[in-house]
Amino acid sequence: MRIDVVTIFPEYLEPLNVSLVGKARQRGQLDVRVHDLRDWAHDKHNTVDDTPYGGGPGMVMKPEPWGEALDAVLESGEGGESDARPVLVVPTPSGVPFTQELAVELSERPWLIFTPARYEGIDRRVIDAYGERLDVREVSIGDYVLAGGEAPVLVIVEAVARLLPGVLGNAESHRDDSFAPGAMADLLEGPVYTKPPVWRDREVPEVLLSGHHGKVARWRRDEAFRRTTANRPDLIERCDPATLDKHDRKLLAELGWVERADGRFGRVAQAVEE
Ligand code: 6GU
Repeated sequence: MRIDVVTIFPEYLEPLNVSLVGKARQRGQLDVRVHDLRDWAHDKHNTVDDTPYGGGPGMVMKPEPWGEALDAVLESGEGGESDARPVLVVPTPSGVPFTQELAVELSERPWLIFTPARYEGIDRRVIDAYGERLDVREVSIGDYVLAGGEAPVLVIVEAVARLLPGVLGNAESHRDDSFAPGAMADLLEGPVYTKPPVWRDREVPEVLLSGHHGKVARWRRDEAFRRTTANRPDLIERCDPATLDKHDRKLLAELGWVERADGRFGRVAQAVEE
């Protein structure tokens, strides 16, 4: 996979040299190219922003440097292996939520181009213009506001890179991921333990030492339900009751969740204290 990032802070992308993504690059599984947007600014001060039309606070990134930068990046890919239609990934708090599903979709594309912005964002005409030639995905990594799109690029690239064939050591490592499609879909992963069996008087749950695979799987599923009800009740509300067996339903009832008339699960109304 090829990844291009155009940014005014190339040094912010240094972590892409480290760990999983860095190793994937060294092995040639990932071709990451970081470009300085200011290389395509032409005035004395390398200006890339200007005041917003219509007034208001902050600055807007000018279209011309982005246009020249994206043309240069696109031209550099012509005739190459990644000549398939690239995806333009535009990090913005106004985008669609970044999910594991989107990470999987992006991991199946040969070429991603990221345009992390600072200030109030990029002149809309840039996204509209390249939207005619590229698949554009405006993506948010969560409901909070960051100062720029560079940290989201690190997040998205890491989530995508670990899905590429051969990047994770163990081929099975993503199977049990929280949010991975499959039997444990939409449940958070429970706690994990390693040696020693006793640490500061705390014992590893006995079932994990039992060697009984069925009991271990059930225990892990129970723990996943405990964690999901506590941390992400929205996931329980969305879950398909057809995926739950009798044991799951009994545990959910103990945790205060019951199947409602509409077939979804909801929390039992809490008694009001006197
Ligand atoms: Cl992608 N960008 C910025 N600036 N803030 C964010 C975000 C992106 N996602 C969540 N907050």
